[in-house]
Amino acid sequence: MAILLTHAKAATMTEGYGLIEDAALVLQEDRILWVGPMDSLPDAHRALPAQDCKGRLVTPGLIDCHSHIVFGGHRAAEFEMRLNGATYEEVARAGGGILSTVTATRAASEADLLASALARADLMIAAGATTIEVKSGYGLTVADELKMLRVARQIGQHRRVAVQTTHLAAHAIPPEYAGRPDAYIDEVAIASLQAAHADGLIDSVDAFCEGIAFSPAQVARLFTAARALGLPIKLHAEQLSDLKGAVLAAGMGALSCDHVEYLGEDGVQAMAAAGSVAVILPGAFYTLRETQKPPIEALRAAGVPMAVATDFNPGSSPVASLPLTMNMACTLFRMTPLEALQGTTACAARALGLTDRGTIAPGQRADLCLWDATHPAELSYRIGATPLHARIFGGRFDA
Ligand code: DI6
Ligand code: FE
Repeated sequence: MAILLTHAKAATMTEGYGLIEDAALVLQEDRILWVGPMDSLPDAHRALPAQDCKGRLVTPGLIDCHSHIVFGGHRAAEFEMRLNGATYEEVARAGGGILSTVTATRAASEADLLASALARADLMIAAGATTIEVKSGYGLTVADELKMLRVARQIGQHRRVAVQTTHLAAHAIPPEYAGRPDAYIDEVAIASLQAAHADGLIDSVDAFCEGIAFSPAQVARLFTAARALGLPIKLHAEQLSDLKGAVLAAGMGALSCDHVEYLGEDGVQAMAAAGSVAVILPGAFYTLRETQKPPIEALRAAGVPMAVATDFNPGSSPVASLPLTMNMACTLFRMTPLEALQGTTACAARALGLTDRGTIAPGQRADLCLWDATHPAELSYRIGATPLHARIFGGRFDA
């Protein structure tokens, strides 16, 4: 099973855009076998069944390396209350906020959670995603965290998308552990980590390091347990304040530090030294009407790879589209369109510890997007458009 794509404008993302103006690609099974200029296509491949891309842009399939798409309910009513003048306390008294999502997620059956997560995954796929990371973190009991991770795994069995699961039990302190975060770390976060790992449900371990969530010392205890199981770590770091979470996480070899609006120069240097990726999440910045921007220039100057992801979640970032998120990264943070596309391809793969995707090169997974676009900057330039013409997952076009 091999197919030939002809006359593509390929952004291989191997170095910069890695543009090949008139490219051919040979896909065999679920891998890329050959890519290069049309006029150097080896004779052996010329007779393969061919699809003419007619000059369309071809990129690696987009990778959303940070999402929370498994959850019960939604928070539209809370959004409306706030815009009608309700205070945060009034919203909380009316059952709003992250704990309302925890209540709804605990109450939901696995089947219901899967159905709503699949609908969200469909939106991501329709905007060009071929790999998505999905976190737990709205269960906050051992059983409910396992339930969320099982649902996350099942998304990849029901849809043509690769799923990487992340354990995020250390996301919030549930009411039954109010004032006892250390007990929560031991009895729920570490216990669910070990149980979920035994069931093969975890690809990496995340935590929310923040004044309203967990301290660096608590995160370090969780990460030590994760590392003992051989699991990679990543961190929601410096979203609302600078607790030096990135210094801690990078020091423990984190794949990524995410959000990083309040990241200091020490954090930047620690990430550069460790090779940790900065995952930039403009959807949450936009929704929360944050004013502190992540230190893009310092990250760029230090050579820290930057990924861009949706952070799709019901509270702070109800956005499914990576192209829209790329636009926000450019307009809100002054990332370049090249950085935005690297952020959803090569750098996103790196944030997940994956070396078999994110570029177009022989041996890489044959996950590709064909766009009704002629230059890769168009993907970031348009606002809310999805110029996706076709998606190829595992060497096959979507039906
Ligand atoms: N940071 C966020 O922006 C989300 N989680 C996190 O750690 C918010 C999640 C929510 O409000 O439901
Ligand atoms: Fe998040």
